[in-house]
Amino acid sequence: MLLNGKAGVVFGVANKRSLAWAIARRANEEGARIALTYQGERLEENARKLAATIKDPLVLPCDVNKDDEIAAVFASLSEEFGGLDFVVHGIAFALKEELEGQYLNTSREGYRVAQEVSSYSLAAIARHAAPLMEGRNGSILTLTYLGGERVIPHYNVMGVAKASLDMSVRYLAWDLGERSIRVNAISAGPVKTLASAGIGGFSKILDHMRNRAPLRRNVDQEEVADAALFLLSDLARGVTGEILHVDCGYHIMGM
Ligand code: NAD
Ligand code: IMJ
Repeated sequence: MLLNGKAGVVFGVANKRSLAWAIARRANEEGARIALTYQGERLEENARKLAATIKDPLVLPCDVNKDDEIAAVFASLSEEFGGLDFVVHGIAFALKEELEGQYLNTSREGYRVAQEVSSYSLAAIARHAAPLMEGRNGSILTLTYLGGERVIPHYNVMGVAKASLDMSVRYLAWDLGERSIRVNAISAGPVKTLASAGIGGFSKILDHMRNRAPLRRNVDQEEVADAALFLLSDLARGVTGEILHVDCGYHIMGM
């Protein structure tokens, strides 16, 4: 029981395939009390049904575009949990049209939306979480993608947002380190979820990764969740500012 007695909040559960859900479930299995947040009424029923399958859940609304909703989540967590040991940020969004043509044609609005939702939200959440983590060796974890380090066709403005998210992890690790709060990311290989299933040619992307990765296969949600469990737990007490690739080794390849 690696998270026995700990309490955490998980942002980004849309459905049973969400990476955030796999992490929430795994953390709960290891003894953590979990709060799940959902983006809007459209996703509330999904979140409540999933939450009903874990022990003692708390379910809260949070659209990260709304500062008052972020503040309300942490007010509820303070009241219900009395403190916080970990945060999982599994949120990304770009306008659909920005993931289709060339990055060259990114609109001002498309750039702003991708950055705000996919990157700024981590800093906003971390700022609210830190006071609840005082004296508890907190751990903050986000999910990123190789498209923020190298060019992946069509990832476009999301790649630029992930580059900013990755750098945010490092600056937050520096800022929060003096309060014994760690900040890390998992860079997951492609997994079929709501955020990837809509992408044209996703099965081709999975095939390519399966052929090229050192382990000659794709990753799944459970492998991402197991790595997350490590980073959230005290086993990773010496690890901060790190981007851990959980991608069957794909990122080491040059050809
Ligand atoms: P997902 O669609 O299940 O999760 C994305 C989540 O973002 C959803 O729950 C959605 O509600 C939430 N979200 C979007 N806009 C929001 C807003 N304004 N406020 C609050 N929540 C909002 O898909 P996923 O693949 O599990 O994605 C989770 C994270 O993992 C993302 O950061 C994604 O970039 C990252 N990731 C995914 C893959 C993959 O192949 N699936 C690979 C690497 C990294
Ligand atoms: C997304 C676009 C292009 C290529 C992609 C992806 N590859 C992978 C993804 C190769 C693995 C999935 N991913 C890592 C994401 O972060 C996806 C984010 C995303 C997806 C959508 C689809 C629906 C929509 N907006 C989105 N915004 C962000 O309208």
